[in-house]
Amino acid sequence: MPTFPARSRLYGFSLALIAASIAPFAPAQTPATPPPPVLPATLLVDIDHRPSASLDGAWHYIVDPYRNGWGDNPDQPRLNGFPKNDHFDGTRLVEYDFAASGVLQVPGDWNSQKENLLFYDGLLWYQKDFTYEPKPGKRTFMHFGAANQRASVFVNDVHVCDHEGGFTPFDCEVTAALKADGKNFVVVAVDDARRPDTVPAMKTDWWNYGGLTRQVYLVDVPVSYVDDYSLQLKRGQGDEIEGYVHVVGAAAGTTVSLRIPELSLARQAETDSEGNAKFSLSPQNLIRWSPQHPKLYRIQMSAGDDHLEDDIGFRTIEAQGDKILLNGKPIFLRGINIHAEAPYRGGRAWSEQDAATLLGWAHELHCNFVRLAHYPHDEHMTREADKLGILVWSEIPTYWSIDWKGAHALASARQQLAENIRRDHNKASVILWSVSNETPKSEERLVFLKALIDEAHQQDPTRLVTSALLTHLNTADKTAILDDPLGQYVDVIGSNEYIEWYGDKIGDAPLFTWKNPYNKPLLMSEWGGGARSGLHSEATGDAMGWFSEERQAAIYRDQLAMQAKIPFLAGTVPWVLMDFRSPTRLLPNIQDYYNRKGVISNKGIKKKAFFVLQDAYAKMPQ
Ligand code: GCB
Repeated sequence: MPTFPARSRLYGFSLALIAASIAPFAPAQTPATPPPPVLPATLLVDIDHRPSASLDGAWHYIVDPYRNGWGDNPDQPRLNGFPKNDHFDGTRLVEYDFAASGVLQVPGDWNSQKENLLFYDGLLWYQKDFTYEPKPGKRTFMHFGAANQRASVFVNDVHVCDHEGGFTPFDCEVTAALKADGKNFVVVAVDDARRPDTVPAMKTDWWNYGGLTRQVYLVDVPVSYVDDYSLQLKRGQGDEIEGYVHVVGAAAGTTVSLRIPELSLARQAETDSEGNAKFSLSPQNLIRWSPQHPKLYRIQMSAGDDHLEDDIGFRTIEAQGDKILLNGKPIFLRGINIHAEAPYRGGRAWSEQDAATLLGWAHELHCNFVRLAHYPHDEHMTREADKLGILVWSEIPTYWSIDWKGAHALASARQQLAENIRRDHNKASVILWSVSNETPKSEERLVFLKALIDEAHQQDPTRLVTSALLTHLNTADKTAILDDPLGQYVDVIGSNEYIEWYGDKIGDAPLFTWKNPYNKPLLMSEWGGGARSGLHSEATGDAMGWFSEERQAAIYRDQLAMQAKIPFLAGTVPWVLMDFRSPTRLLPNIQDYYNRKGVISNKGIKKKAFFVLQDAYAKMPQ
């Protein structure tokens, strides 16, 4: 019986390329017991609620494809590297000068800001002067929302931190590096060169937007401060909130106060030897967070001189057999996939306005769920989702082919997962942590991903863990079988399938029968087809023109008809909300380096499929 492995055309080439390029490195075996997660020294949760000084705006930059600024040419050691921020005044030989170089806006990727950097993957140096005086009795951190993909930060020529992972935040302590007179400069080396051992690796179906892509600011905290807390509603009967507040630099027995004024709750607890103060609260008349009523409560925390507030929603999420239960009741997830592509202007999305536009469109579609593909999006997205009542699938970029045997890739994936969980584990909207997308089956990959799943469960036992898997599609007898062995470890199975686009004909989808050997909920995590906005076809059936809006709309109708017959389907997530830039989509006049599977064009124009989906979702139980 002829079968085709769904989507093999996508990574047939890249697999060979990556296999060839990683072979000489002989990657290390995955250790049986992985080392503890490598969270950077500090990662402040809820940092956007702390008073801060913005470093956004114009930064000078130098493009450095030959890595000159490191000054590490072994043949000609160059002590005067770019972190020194030297200047050329004609009296000495200095071969760079930030002050005389151009500027880039931060936040912002470099590719969409400068035409000549559109295709640049490599090292670029940023520099900014700033005025900031060290505050007595305080520690100062420089917060980066994200830097794609690796960053090294220097303040006044002091190396303050390094970070790898292009989509998660990091905080560098700069207390000792700040100048007493308040006149400082920061230099950041950002490198987005693709490497076989990074996560993601060599090939992605999205633009590798490089740079300081999210907000940068300075935050002061007392010497002893809250860096993390988690408050979650316990699964089961009754309303019981459980959690902890973690205080850095606190002696055991330090008092931590927690207040939720609207629930008339005020408690105190003492830190243990690890700095954790544990809480268990039984509120009366709690209003649970849900898409219908996204209720957020103001939480106030104090520990010594540190005071922090947040807005948190309380809800439970569980999997029971093939159902997903929100607050104990089955829910069908009416979803849409979203890339962090900025609506209208293009480039990497980062602002509150970008989040409001993207999630506003999801709302207009009657979605109660979004998959934030394929990497952690800006925190504005999860904050906005909390406010709008949209449930979220949050993912790390373990995408397509990864160096499964390499210790570096595993450490990086674990760190990105830990950072993502740390940042968003108090967001009621986030219900699913995804550890990967469409990774080709192999024994090494199973070991790698199982380690991530275990870690996600261990770090956040209150949420569900998932992955977008490939499905075995049998064209001859029209069966779709969820046969990926990773299915045994996840709580919710995601299936990416492109019936009627990467295989089969228009009209075929409703003929498919789905088989699920796992008694677990299934989300159709990707499906769809491409359309160039404004391209139309008058033909019918399979004769409809490719990339016409009509063909895309027909795929949507057929897929929805097929999915309506899958009893174990717990939700659906078509690919994708808006067209997005991709270096793998090369067809002139149609794609022009854009993946055209959006139901909305990158200019914000809705295609026919948008209305097919909107209509279908409107008819589903809300
Ligand atoms: C997929 C990938 C997604 C691609 C999409 C496509 O399965 O997960 O990143 O963009 O297919 O358009 O082919």
